[in-house]
Amino acid sequence: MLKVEAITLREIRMPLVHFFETSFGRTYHRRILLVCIHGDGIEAWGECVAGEAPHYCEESIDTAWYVIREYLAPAVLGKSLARGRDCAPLLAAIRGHRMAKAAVENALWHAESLQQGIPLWKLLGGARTEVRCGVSIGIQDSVEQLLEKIQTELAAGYLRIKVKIKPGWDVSVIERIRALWPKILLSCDANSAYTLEDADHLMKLDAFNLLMIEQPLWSDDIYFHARLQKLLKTPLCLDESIRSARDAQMAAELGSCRIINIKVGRVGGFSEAIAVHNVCQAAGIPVWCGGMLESGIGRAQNLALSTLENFILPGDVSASKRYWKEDIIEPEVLVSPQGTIRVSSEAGIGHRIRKDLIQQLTVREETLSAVSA
Ligand code: OSB
Ligand code: MG
Repeated sequence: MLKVEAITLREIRMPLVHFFETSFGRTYHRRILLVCIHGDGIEAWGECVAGEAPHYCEESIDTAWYVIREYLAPAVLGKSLARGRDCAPLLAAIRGHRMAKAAVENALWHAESLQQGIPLWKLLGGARTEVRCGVSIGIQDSVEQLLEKIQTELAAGYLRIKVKIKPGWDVSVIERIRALWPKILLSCDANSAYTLEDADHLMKLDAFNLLMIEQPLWSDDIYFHARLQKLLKTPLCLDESIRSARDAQMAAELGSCRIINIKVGRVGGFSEAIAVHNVCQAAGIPVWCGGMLESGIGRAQNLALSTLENFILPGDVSASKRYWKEDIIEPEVLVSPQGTIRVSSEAGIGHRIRKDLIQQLTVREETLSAVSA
C-alpha cells in the first residue's frame, strides 16, 4: 500500500546527439517532463513521452504539465494505492491526455515494484530476460547519409532497421537500401504522411520484402487502413491509431494491420499497454515496443514492457548513446553486439536514477502535495 504524499513535476532539457526527423519535422533537443511520486519513503518515477509540439498526437509537454497539475495529481494525492493498476480508475473521469496519465500511472507501477522489491518487468508479467532491439532512423539530408547510418547500426548488431518515409523520400530510398542489404529485417514508418489516393504509390513498396509499413494513413484512422491492407502484400503496422485495447480489437476485426506497435504513453499507461498486448496475442497479432526518444527512465520502462510474451518482433528499444551524450540513469541502456538487451534482476527499473544530473538539467519544477497529509 502506497500513500501518495506528493508529486513533483520536472521539465528537463536534453540535446539529442543527432537531430531526429519524421514526416512532421525535425527535433534537435527534447523537453522531457518527469513525474516523481513521493510516499512512504519511496521515490518513484514516470516519464511523459509527449513531444514539444502536438504533431504526433494532440498532447505536448505543456498540455501534459497542465493536465497533471490541475486534474491528475489532485485525483491521486492523499490516496493510498495497493497497486499501480489501481491508478487508471482514479483518472478515468478525465478524457484523453493519455501520455499525461501514463506518466503518473507508470510512476505508481514503479513505486509498487520498489515496495515489493521486485523488478518492474516481473511485476508487468514479463516472460523473457533478453529483449531484441531494432533502431528507428530519421529522414536525413541525403540518401548517402542514411545508408551510412544504417551501416553503423547493423555493425552495432541491431536486428531490425526502420526508416522514416514521407512523400518524396520513400520508394527510391527503400530501393537504394535493399540494393545494398537484400536480406535484413527492414521496415518503414510514414507517421500518417499519406492518403488512400497514394495507394498505387505505396503498392510499389511491395517489391522490397519489407517487414511492415507503419502508419501510412491518418493518425486517427482504423477503417481506411483496412482498405489499404487489402491492396498490399506487405503487412501494415499501426502506431498512432491504436490508443486502447478497444482500438486494437477493432483493428484486428477489420483487418487494418497485421502488426501493432505498442507505446505505453500513447495508450495511457502500463495497464492499458498490457491490455493491448493481450488483445493482440489473442488475435494472433505480434507486437513490438515503440519509442518516443525517451530519456533513460522511459527507455528502461519500455524495456520492461518488452519482456511480455507477445513482444515478438524487435522494437524501437535501443541504446541510450544513440540519443544522449549522458543519460539520466546508471548504467545507461546498453545493447550487446548481438543486438539484445538483458534486463536486470534488481528491484524497480534496474538502473540507478541520477538525481544530481536530473537537477542540473531541470529548467522548471513544481511540487504538489496532498491537502491534508
Ligand atoms: O512514430 O515511432 C514513431 C519518434 C518520435 C515520434 C514518433 C516516432 C518516433 C520514433 C523513434 O520512431 C523511436 C525511438 O525512440 O527510438
Ligand atoms: Mg511510428
